[in-house]
Amino acid sequence: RRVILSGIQPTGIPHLGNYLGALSNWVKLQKSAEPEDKLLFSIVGWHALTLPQEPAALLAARNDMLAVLLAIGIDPNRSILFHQDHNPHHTELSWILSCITPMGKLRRMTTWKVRSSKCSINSVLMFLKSRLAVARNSGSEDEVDESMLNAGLFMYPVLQAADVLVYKATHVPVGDDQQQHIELTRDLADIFNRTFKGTSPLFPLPTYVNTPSKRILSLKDPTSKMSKSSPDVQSRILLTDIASQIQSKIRAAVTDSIQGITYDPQGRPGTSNLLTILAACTDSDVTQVAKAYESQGHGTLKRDVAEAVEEFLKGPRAQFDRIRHETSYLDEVARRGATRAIEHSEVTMMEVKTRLGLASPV
Ligand code: AQP
Repeated sequence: RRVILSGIQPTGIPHLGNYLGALSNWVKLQKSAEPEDKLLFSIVGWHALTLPQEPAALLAARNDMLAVLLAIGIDPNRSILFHQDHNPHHTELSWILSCITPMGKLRRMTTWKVRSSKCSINSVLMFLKSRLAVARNSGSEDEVDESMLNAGLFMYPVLQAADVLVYKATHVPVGDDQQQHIELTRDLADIFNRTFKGTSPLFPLPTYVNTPSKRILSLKDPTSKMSKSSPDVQSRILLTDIASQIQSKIRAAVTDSIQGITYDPQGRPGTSNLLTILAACTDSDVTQVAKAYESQGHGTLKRDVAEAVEEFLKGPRAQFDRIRHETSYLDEVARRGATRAIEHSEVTMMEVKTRLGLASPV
């Protein structure tokens, strides 16, 4: 029996990267799962707090994300759909795991490096500037840079490991930017199993499940991934974008001045990104799509990409517009999801505490 778990942060309406790189795979897995497979999909509010959030916006984003997941086809009767922050077992296990996590492993996480620089830009730029001036004088920029970032950002992958392990998940479908976190989760499960031996290992080592379309890149800077937090709204297509917005964003996408169309992610990242998007939205193979456009120009490619994206998004967009206002239905889904999630994690936490020597009656 598989236990499939994944999560998304309530940090805004998902973009095409989230959808193609992760969410569409959740729906496919839900369709192809065996009846005995368990599926859990979580909106990870605690992870969102690792970057500054405006409380009212966060509240709205949590609600919108739930509506999005229902709109794209997550079925709350088949899957356990819940808010991470409704289940305190995640943070409880996260603390326990942090006590067996080597700091060096966390420092090596690429997301830490990327997010920490993003965090500096977004939230502490002014502060950073003044501190960097001090640092430059003292000659230790790196040290001061890190000392100003919040510890939650550093601990992000440990909380993610807890999300997975608290349900003893065996399969984790996430975008390829998250693969390293799943490797860390396996390491932590293994460290726990070896340190706190029982009759059998407590945690299964989860497998990372990749999507065929992998990483979608920014439309404005195709050397970096499409991202919710990029300040340039033209760099991403949101699930709620209407046809004219999709067209103008694709038309303005950065490509190159080479004649003809070829799929060459290293040499032609912008053009290749458009081919990846087109292939993913039409469920085709990217090399075949590239072949079909070999002798075409960027104008034709962009027109067709925009059409394919609109066709791909219009169904979920219409569903979202309907569901997001059904407040009592959304509350009911969240409540039921939380109850079902806690039922599962409770069992794991009892086992964890017993192994740790923390299970005495209160
Ligand atoms: N560009 C992408 N291509 C493919 N997959 C992606 N994912 C994110 N960006 C891309 C995958 O989407 C899932 C949910 O991600 P998240 O909410 O944890 O956000 P994130 O990974 O931090 O990326 P975002 O949504 O763009 O936010 P920021 O602004 O923080 O970069 C994950 O499975 C992720 O792999």
